[in-house]
Formats: sequence, C-alpha cells, structure tokens
Amino acid sequence: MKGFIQPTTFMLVISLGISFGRQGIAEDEFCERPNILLILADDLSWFDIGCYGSKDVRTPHIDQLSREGMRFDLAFTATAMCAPTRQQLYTGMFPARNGAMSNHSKVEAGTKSLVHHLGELGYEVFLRGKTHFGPEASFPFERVKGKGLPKTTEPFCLVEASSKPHNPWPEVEGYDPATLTLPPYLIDNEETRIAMARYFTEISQLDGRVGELLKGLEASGQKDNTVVIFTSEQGSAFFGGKWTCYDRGLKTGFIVRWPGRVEAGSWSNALIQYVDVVPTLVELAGGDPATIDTGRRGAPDGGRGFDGRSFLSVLTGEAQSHHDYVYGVHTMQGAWVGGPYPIRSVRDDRYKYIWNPMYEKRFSNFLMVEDKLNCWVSWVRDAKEDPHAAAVLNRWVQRPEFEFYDTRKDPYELSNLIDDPLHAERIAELKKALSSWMDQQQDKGIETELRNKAYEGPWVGRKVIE
Ligand SMILES: [Ca+2]
Repeated sequence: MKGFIQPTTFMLVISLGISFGRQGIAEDEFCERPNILLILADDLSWFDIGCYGSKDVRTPHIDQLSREGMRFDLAFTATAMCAPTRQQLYTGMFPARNGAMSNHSKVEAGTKSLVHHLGELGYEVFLRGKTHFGPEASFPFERVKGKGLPKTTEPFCLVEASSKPHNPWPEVEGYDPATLTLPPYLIDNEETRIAMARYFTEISQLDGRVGELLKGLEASGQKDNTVVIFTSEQGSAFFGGKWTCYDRGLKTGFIVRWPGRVEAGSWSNALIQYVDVVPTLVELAGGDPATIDTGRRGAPDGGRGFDGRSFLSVLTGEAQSHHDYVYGVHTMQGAWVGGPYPIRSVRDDRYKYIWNPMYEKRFSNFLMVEDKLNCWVSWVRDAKEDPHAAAVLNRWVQRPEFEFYDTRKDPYELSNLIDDPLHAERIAELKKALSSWMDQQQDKGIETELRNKAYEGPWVGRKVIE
C-alpha cells in the first residue's frame, strides 16, 4: 500500500544508503505516515447515535464522519466500565492480563501502552481530557492544553478523551422527553424520559465538539493525512447497560475515516475488540505489531505481545472478517457499591453466551444508593404497582447463572434461550471458547474476582434504595 513502510521498500532504502530519520525510516517515507486522532466518548450507548439508527438523538457531525469513513457494526470493549475499558484500549491487552480489571484500578507496573509503541515509531502521542488510568509510567502521554490540535513537526497521535455524555447530565435543551422512544430494557416513565432527554442533550454537546475537531483538522490542511477514529466507549449509565456484559454494555460505536484508504460510506460486520486498536495503529504507523513487547507475559502465543490483532486489512477492504469470537469480563469490585459480582461472556457475530458465577447475589451499584440519575426511586415505585415494570427491574438486579441470546432477533438480549435444545450445540461451543479464553488469560473466575479488590469509594457500606 502506498505510504506504508513495506519490508521490500525498507531494504531498498537501506541498500541505497539514504539518510534516515528515526528507526531507520527514510525521511520521505516518515513524512507520509498519517496522524491519528482518536476521539473517545464516555458512556455513550452505540444505539444513541444517528448513524447507528437512533431516530431521536441529533449527532450530525458523527454521522458525517460515518458518511466519510467506515462504520463498524460489531465492535466491542471487553468491560463496560471506564478504567478497564480505557486501559485495554490503550494497552492492547485484556483486563485480567494487564491488571486493570476493577473500576478505578491501574495496570501492573511495567505495562506499556500506545504512548510507548507509537513513540518508538516516531510519533508524538498526546492526550486531552479524561485519564482514568495509571500508573503514569505506563501512560506517559503529553497533555494538550486548549482546544486545538497539537503543534508538532512529527506525525501526531492525539487521544481526545471526552467525559461526555457521562452523568451528571445538563438540563434538557432541544429535546422533548415525551416524544422519545425508550429501549425496552428500561422502565418507561416520566423520570426515565427526563433523564434520557438530559443524556441526549449531552450527546449533542459531544457531537458539537466532534464537529469543532473535524473543522480544525480541515483548517490545518491535515485532513487527508489523518486517520480519525470515533468510538463511543461503553453503554450509558441507565440500568441494564454499563456494568453488564450485554451488548448494551459492551458493544461500541466505532467509525474510522482515512481519506483515500478507507472507503467513504462503507460499513463492516467484522468482529473487532478494543484490544485490536493499538496493534492496528502500530501497523498503520509503519510498525510490526508482532514484534511489540507489551511489558507483560501471557500473550496468546505465550510471549509478551498483544492480546489483540491489527484489523488494518478490514479497513482497507482486503478482509471482511476478523475474529470468530469476542469476549467480556466484568467485576463490580472497585465500582464503589455492590462488592464482588463477576460476569463473563463470549459472542460470535450473532449469538451470545453469558455466565454469572455469583448469580445468587442481588446486583447493585452506586446509582441505586443515591438516586443519581433521578430515576431509580421512580423505578422502585413503579415496580411495586406494575408487573411489567417489576419484571424490567428484576432483570437488572437478579440474573440467572447462564444466559444465551440470539442478538440478531433480540438485540436487547431480553429472551434467554439457554434451555432451548435447538441451541445446545452452539451453547457448548461458546462455552468452550469462553473457557479457553479464561485459561489463556489466567482468569480463574470467582477466585480472580475475590483477589481483585480496589478502591471502594465514598459509597461503601451504603444501602441501596429498595
Ligand atoms: Ca465510561
């Protein structure tokens, strides 16, 4: 591909004795490598974006990016909480292996991130906004001040880590709560609708910021030489999304624009995960992901490499598929309230298997202690009066040990088919895949869960409103 450092080009350059920039890369080639702008939302459900099908939310700039790039319809994080999500995204390793499994936790000392790997390839690597990672030595981003693009003579990678639309949300502006369509995993009442309209208001603010960044990039003359990635992170804080392994927790919006390389207006059904992102960036920056030392042992091949694999060939249209399975790993340790509650999941491009090893426990989180979204109290009230509302609430707090869903027919995973004999073989296959992955990650389920304690926060010991 044009602009990439292919081994043959590289060897020719060596044999001609041309002068070199960093890492033995000829200056001409070096200049052709793209900048990277990775825009990360915070707690934005993938289905609350216009180009992912929302009829209610206005996200014109994100939709525009999608029209100019490739939209992934099966992209996933392995954990639906801020700190583990970001740290798997930045390290290319799953939580059980990099150590940042609990919320508010940090990776093991010595772990490296994209800052090291892209830095080695001659990039300046910046971050603006939310961190939620540590220790600093594992994520030594240069911090950007102001709102513009970094000024540098080298190719840059800028992570724009927004904290929108993470709650608390602003007052409603431009949305009418009464006209919104609520997804069926929520109790539809006035309080939930108002909370939803406030959340949508913040999504539109985020979209405005995406527009500013894209405009700035165009004005700087670097649009054509910049790979822009927008990703929605994990599902929103509404009960039943974030903190779960359902698609409404783990699935993420993921859009890539790269003029001249990625087909405008295209979409992909390849299964990709956040751990694939850094290997992909390394490859498109001219490096070889297979030679990277992540700082941690225990890679799938037994070495010190990534858990993920580059999906550059999907971006360029040379491949249509990527993984057979993607995985989920969740703990409530470190999530302030609720204590241990492990969840594991595996999914192919259609079917999903979930294991709740401590299913006897009633699930809870800190938003149910103080009514932070201004709707939990209303859920408890409605569940006392209305059997349907009670069923929705109970689905959130009391789960079966095993769950199995056909996500094509049932995208909100409401109809558990675990006992359906038609799916017995498929369930056995997924179970086996999950078990091999956990072995590879040295994830021992409940034992690992109980070892992974983290900061419990100001709500510890507080009672959930019932
Ligand atoms: Ca988040």
